[in-house]
Amino acid sequence: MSKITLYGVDISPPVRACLLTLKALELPFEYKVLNLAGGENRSPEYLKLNPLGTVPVLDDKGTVIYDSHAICSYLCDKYAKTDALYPKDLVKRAGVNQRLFFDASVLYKSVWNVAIGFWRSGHTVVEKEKVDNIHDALRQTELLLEKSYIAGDTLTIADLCCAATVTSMSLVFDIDPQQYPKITAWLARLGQLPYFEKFNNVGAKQYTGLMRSKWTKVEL
Ligand SMILES: N[C@@H](CCC(=O)N[C@@H](CS)C(=O)NCC(=O)O)C(=O)O
Repeated sequence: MSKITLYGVDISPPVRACLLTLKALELPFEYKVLNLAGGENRSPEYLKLNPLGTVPVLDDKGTVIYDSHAICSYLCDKYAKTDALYPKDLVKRAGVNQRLFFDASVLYKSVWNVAIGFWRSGHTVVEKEKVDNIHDALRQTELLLEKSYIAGDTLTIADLCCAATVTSMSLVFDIDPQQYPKITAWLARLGQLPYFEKFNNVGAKQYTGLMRSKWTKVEL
């Protein structure tokens, strides 16, 4: 048995951030796919691992961590051969952390506002405010993309976390390359990573397709 176990589903943006980090670090792991529709994330066994009942969860030989950002930073601190993906330099790390918190509090929040209806009742109502919220988050991402990557000149876990979310944002509308040129170029750059298509884009397409089939738009 592999010593690292990740619990999740491919469609979930934060699960994909962890899959990308595991692949970037070239770590072997066991992937336990949960049936969320069947309530496996609400089973007493799973709630013992994560009382919030969310995916992803990482179990590293009995050390259990939930929240993708906490998982990705833990994996780098524990297993990375270099500090490229999560710099040890305080100032550089603060820049990466800022983007990780930006993902958790701004990007993913805007997606979650739409997706929560699906996870709770199988159906979502998409009001103008929620759409505006996603555009606001995308506009802020454009501002952060001053260089080739979201936290500077090199790839970090901030790219993997933010990109897993941004590629899931077309759950309501397609991202217009004219409106968001830096995001478009950044995603194309990340698309060159050998693991990005399989471990992110495939699941992101399933996620956006599923969500689009489950919502009703109002006042757009
Ligand atoms: N902040 C968490 C968010 C986790 C999360 O919201 N996961 C969703 C899937 S994308 C989930 O588990 N939803 C099922 C539920 O809430 O019942 C992270 O980054 O890991």
